[in-house]
Amino acid sequence: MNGSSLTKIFRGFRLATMAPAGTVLARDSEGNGLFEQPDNPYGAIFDAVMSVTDGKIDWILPKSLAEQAIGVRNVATIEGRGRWLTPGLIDCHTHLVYGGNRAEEWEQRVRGVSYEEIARSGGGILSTVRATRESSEEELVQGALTRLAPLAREGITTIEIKSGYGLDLESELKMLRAARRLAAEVDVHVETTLLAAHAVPPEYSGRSDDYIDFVVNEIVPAAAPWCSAVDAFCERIAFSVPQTERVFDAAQAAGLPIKVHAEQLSRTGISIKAAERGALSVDHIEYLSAADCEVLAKHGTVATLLPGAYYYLREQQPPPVAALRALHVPMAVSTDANPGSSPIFSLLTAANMACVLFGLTPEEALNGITRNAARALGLLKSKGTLEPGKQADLADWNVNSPAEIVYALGQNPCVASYRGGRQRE
Ligand code: DI6
Ligand code: FE
Repeated sequence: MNGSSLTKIFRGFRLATMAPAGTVLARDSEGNGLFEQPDNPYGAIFDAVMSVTDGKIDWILPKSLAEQAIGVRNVATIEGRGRWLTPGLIDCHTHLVYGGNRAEEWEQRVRGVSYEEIARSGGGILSTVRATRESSEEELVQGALTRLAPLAREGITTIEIKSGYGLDLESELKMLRAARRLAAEVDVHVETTLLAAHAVPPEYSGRSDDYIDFVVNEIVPAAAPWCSAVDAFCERIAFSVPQTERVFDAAQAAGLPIKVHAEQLSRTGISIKAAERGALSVDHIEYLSAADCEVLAKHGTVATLLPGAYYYLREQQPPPVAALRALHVPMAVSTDANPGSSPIFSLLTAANMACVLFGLTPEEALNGITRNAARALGLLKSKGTLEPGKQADLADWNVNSPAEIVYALGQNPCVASYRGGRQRE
């Protein structure tokens, strides 16, 4: 350690590392494993000591083994007093940047008009496209900040934000730039995803193939420096499987990973094509078949569950959680925060819904908003669990058990959060 390094010690916490059993949490000076993650639910370590230097985790040890390691140095200490510390939460699928809102459309839906009817009559996504095109980049940033602030207070340290309400080159870029600006405003890590293939814009009405030509030839190459993945909405009210595959081709030619809104309202079969191409995740997947689950398992594709959209659209078919679980498909959980099908700006609420509506265990739900969410963004090497070498992105909870983090609605037990070991405002 050199003189300019800054070390902090977290002690007196109960850690939910979310790391798999057997993960090496500390090494001796020769590099031999000194302490491994025990096979505890949530990767629990009771009365742990964690050392963080220059924003990254150095080691995690039980107190009995740690005293020697820290006794000699005069370092800053954060006392947990028995509170639980988890990885910072990760919301891996959001549409947080948009203009306007769709409360009036929601009012219609409550009265019985369906999401698909509204979409087909030019409302739905297209009404948000109109409002987003009319908004300045600054207005988009300010609007998104009001939604990001409550997420950050829940301990979210990383968020994915999609474009997809611009649907022309300049407006898509405006959304991506606005999303990236949020990172400076709120002290959160932002991953941006291009979702130009979200809906057919009005100027291409009836010419969806021509729009896909434009996405593939113009938008993907121009947006590549502004995004870290490419998504598409493959559905009977959006784009077909062959059209979606053209978007995948363009993304992969630009060196970008892919993900997809898949099997939400019907089974299209896009999930298995995406998995075979190494997609990071397939999202929604209410209509995924048992055979599809096996393809996800084979390729290690993350299944991202979005119970907020299921709730708001009053869907009847839940995703095949039992099959996904049996096949060890990693399940992520996210808000899908958007103005239409999921105006939910609380990841704890989404995690609770994943338990109550989809039957995830609280441990699976917490995994879904930490480790598996990191994996859905291709960030598992640096985020999502507490282990040596990873960023010290942390959430500090005033709870007696990890289940309590997702147990109640309308309560926020997060008392502090850290990015790279530094406490956020
Ligand atoms: N599926 C969704 O859940 C969002 N987009 C999508 O393809 C909904 C977007 C919206 O209704 O505005
Ligand atoms: Fe979505």
